[in-house]
Amino acid sequence: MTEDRKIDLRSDTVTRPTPEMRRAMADAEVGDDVFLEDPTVTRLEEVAAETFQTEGALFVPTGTMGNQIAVNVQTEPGEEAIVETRSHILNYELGALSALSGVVPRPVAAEGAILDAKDVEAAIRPDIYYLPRTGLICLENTHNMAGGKIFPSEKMEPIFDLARERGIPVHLDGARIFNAAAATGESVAELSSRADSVMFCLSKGLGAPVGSLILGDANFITAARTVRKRFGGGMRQVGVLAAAGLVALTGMPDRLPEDHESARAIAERIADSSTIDIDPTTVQTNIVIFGVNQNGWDAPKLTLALEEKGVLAVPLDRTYIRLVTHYDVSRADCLFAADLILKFMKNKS
Ligand code: TLP
Repeated sequence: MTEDRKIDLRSDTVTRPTPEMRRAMADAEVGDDVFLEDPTVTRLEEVAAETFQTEGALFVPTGTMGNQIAVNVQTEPGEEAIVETRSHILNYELGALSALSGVVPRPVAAEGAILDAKDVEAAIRPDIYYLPRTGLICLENTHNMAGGKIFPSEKMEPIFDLARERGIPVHLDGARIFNAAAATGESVAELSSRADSVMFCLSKGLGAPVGSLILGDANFITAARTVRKRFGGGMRQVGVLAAAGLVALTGMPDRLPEDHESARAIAERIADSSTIDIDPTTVQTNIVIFGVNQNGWDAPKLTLALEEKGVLAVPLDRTYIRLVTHYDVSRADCLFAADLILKFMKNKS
């Protein structure tokens, strides 16, 4: 590490575009995408739809907008959306379900943050005219705040069965679904085939500077295009961004296992300390969440100490810190960060 370079483990969103992305951006053929005339956006949407084997895809500026368009299209104001207690859609999208769509979140707690069909079933409202309707079920794979945990297909299947039986659509927040695919060996199409709508991010582990896609059938995409415009997400010569997205989508998924190995390496190294709360076997993808409420340390204090030494992390609360690996940090950077954490935690703060 050079003096001025930080090892930035705050998120996989911090990656900068690769040289190949920058070249593709400079060379991108563009048009006005609101008039459906940007060939690079169209190509990105086609490749995304092919990859997920859906009828269509729509390029959106952010994962948050993608999730919220999916909510808006598939619900009516006054309905409830079942969400897991620690999900991104509930905790980090500024109440957008309610603010933008008039939808009331119905949080369901789950062991290890992976929803169980029985608990989802218990949260579905009976069909009685004076009760709100359950309009949507939202799932997240990988689960960010559960430390990048994979939602196993065998746990998801009974939820899809239940949702179909009750006629409730399912939205999959697959911001990091490529990480789940890389870790399980299943394809993103297999992991999402039964969802009514899917969102995934180009701007996280895949390394694009901007952008997400939402996927679904042709009717969903038509409605989503209208809602995207209403939410202010109709973009013009945005092929310059889609070009980077195409490089991300076609070139980056294969390298994600490296990030998973780095995350596991950090977890295994810091697990050596009795003052750090982590079980490395729970680290399945590129996120490491560990607890440090001992020896006079807490999460904000340790984060500050690390920052002074050039390592950036995110404190989630007083106890837990999140680290996310990505292509802009090497294995050596990750082990340097792990050793630094160990060094601090050995001594009293
Ligand atoms: N996650 C960000 C922060 O907002 C927490 C991060 O650094 O991890 N779904 C999931 C599961 C996400 O993790 C995120 C972003 C989003 C949706 C929203 O994507 P953006 O940031 O593009 O709006």
